[in-house]
Amino acid sequence: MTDTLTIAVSKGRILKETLPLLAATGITPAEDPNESRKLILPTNQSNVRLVVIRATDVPTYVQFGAADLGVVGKDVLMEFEGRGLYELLDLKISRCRMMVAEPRALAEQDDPEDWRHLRIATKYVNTTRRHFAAKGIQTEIIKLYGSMELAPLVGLADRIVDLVDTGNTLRANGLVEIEQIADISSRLVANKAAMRMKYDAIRAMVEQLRGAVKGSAERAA
Ligand code: PRT
Ligand code: MG
Repeated sequence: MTDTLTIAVSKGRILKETLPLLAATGITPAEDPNESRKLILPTNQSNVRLVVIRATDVPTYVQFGAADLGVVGKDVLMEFEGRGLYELLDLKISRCRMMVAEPRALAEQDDPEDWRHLRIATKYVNTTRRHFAAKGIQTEIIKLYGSMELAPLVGLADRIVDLVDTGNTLRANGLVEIEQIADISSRLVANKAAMRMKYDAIRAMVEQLRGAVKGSAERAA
């Protein structure tokens, strides 16, 4: 008898990039996740199902054991201060970087070596505080839920911490990257208790996904 595995994934870019990895391991949703309004998606394998939720909720579902496994951005994991999660595998999808950014005019005369106190708008409050505290820099952090790029333009903050991929969003708003906080990609995480109870099923899934990640890296090279 094979253990049932529930995998939490967020809609949007992570689901889009996770599906090909799952497909490479032989798992496909029973209906098209982009069409379906179902939040629980059965797959062609009777012991595997997906739950499709908000990105920031994935660690919580896994922490409480509502999902055995989750696919979640490293940005969300760093910000999540709960316990009970194992990070099992870097899936190398939905890659970007977490950056400190500021208006071009400020950057022209700014030196991060001189930073003592910063006023920063971000949705990554914990990560930002930790990053600067480790360097002895004080921060006044203004929590936002989106459109961080707007904050320096209207005087809400001098700088922002946000994710950057192509840099188009920053450029369009006259902002430039001044310091990197982290490289970001999505990770496979597991609930610690599930890891003990369903060890064989999870181990097998991790090894198959590891192969799928390697295969897709080789195709990209
Ligand atoms: O959008 P929603 O409110 O539903 O939730 P979400 O924003 O948490 O989900 P989603 O799907 O937008 O992002 C999920 C995950 O994708 C994040 O947690 C990251 O791990 C990863 N990811 C990868 C990104 C980006 N790249 C990215 N570029 N998440 C967001 N962005 C945003 C960024 O915040 C900025 O606004 O895209 C903009 C910058 O992109 P460029 O290309 O203009 O630089
Ligand atoms: Mg988004």
